[in-house]
Amino acid sequence: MERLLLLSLLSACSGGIATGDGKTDTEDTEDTEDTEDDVPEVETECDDQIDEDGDGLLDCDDDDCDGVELCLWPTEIAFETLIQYEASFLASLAGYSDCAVHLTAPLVRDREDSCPGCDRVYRGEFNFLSDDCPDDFARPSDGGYGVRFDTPTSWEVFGRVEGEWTSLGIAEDDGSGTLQIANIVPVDASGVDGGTISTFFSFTPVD
Ligand SMILES: [Ca+2]
Ligand SMILES: [Ca+2]
Repeated sequence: MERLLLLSLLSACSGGIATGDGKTDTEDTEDTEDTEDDVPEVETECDDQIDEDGDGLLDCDDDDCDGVELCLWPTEIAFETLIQYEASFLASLAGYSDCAVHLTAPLVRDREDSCPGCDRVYRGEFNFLSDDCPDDFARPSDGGYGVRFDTPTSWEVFGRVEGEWTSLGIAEDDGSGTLQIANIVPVDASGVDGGTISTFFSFTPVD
């Protein structure tokens, strides 16, 4: 970390990290030619998919990136959600029944997408384990989630709601290594108690 900081300071002062002088061999009248000096001694960026120092270790795999915060963020997350509808007495009289949707997804980092206010976006295909809710029941339709890593045990999670990235809440780790969000909201059926919808999101860092 200190080496990275030092290199960054040197870079800022010199306007760039060890670069060539732009001259060809025949134009180069200096005593020493540019060779290995062009290669940084350490990994200078830990999230650009470039092996700057050429040691065969890329970004966070390189020891030079030890301690860099973004290297602590997962690249893969096991996602699971359970959505349960509990019909009120009046709703059941109107023909509505309790139902549940249970799905999982392996979420991997999506470098192409970005979410304002998020550190990373993850995406994956849903695997529906069970679903006995009616067709018009609102289910997650997009396996994309944005995360802002407030602390290792507290993430703010974002999902797309009507096309806009929207906070789904703060996922907290209860000590099990899985971060969870639980939302229980009443269903308002034109001023009548329609029951409740409980949503439980869970995110388990895998890699
Ligand atoms: Ca790099
Ligand atoms: Ca490297």
